[in-house]
Amino acid sequence: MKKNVYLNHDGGVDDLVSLFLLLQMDDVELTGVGVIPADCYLEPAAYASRKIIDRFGHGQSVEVAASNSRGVNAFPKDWRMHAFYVDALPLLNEKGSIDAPLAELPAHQHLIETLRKTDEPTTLVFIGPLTDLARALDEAPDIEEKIEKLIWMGGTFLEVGNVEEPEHDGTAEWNAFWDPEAAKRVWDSSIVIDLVALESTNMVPLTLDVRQNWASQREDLGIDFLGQCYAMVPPLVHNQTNSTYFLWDVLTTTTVGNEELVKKRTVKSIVHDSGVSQGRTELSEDGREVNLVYEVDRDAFFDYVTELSRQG
Ligand code: AGV
Ligand code: CA
Repeated sequence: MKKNVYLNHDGGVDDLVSLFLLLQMDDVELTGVGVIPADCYLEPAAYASRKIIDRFGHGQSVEVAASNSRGVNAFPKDWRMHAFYVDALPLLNEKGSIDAPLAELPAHQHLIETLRKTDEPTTLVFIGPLTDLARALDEAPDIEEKIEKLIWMGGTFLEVGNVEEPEHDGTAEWNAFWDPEAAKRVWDSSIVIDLVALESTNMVPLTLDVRQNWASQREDLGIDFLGQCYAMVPPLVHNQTNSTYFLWDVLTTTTVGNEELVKKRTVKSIVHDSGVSQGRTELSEDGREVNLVYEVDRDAFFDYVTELSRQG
């Protein structure tokens, strides 16, 4: 039987590639997609999502819902622009029209409706902030029992996160920082959480050998799509900076199709929802349990992504 998966993403390059990859997994039934304007602008991210479903969805019909959620701490504009570049790729615009439907409901209500009408439980894949899930839980607490588990790209227990902003101490990861209260709300639920935190995503930076590997196989349409997308963001060459790109969300998404790639251990944690450490996830015996993904087999991961993308 196929696994029901609902994706909520925020339109970055690795978010849109994640959608593409989920559409290639034979054992996944993608029941819906929510798009939240956190690390993106909403319009191009929603358009790009629908175009990816049309072009690479193998005939699957998947609704895309736009979020009306707002964050607490805004993402840098440069990063949010990436969705415009993906949306404009000729590869996605050959047809000149869009078939994948845009849902009438806002994303958090679309999530509620989709969970309720799906018979078996659903795995949630969140690769942006948790705002839509937090709002859905507030409006419809009954959905908890329809959730198999949540796989979230977010958080870190390292001393240094990836937020470099005024009035913050640098301990947080961005998806948690955009809406710390939402993370807290989800922590307060009893949903099983797999946390793909910076511990593991730091092991999969975009490097030049990865790009070259995809470039030399661009004859394949799916692998060309990977190459085109990852041409838009800065790789790790000499030195890591705040802009260096990692395959954060793609790692998160591949754990849906292949659990063997990563190692997990259970930890207890709290979330800081205000102050200079807002968005920080911290180990604490008083906290709730999460399954921390702390390690990945880097080579096996990149091989898996490449093979999954091959259109065959
Ligand atoms: O913190 C990682 C999250 C992931 O969901 N996002 C990017 C991924 O989609 C925010 C982010 C952190 N650093 C970034 C980010 C960077 N250098 N460029 C773009 N986005
Ligand atoms: Ca993201």
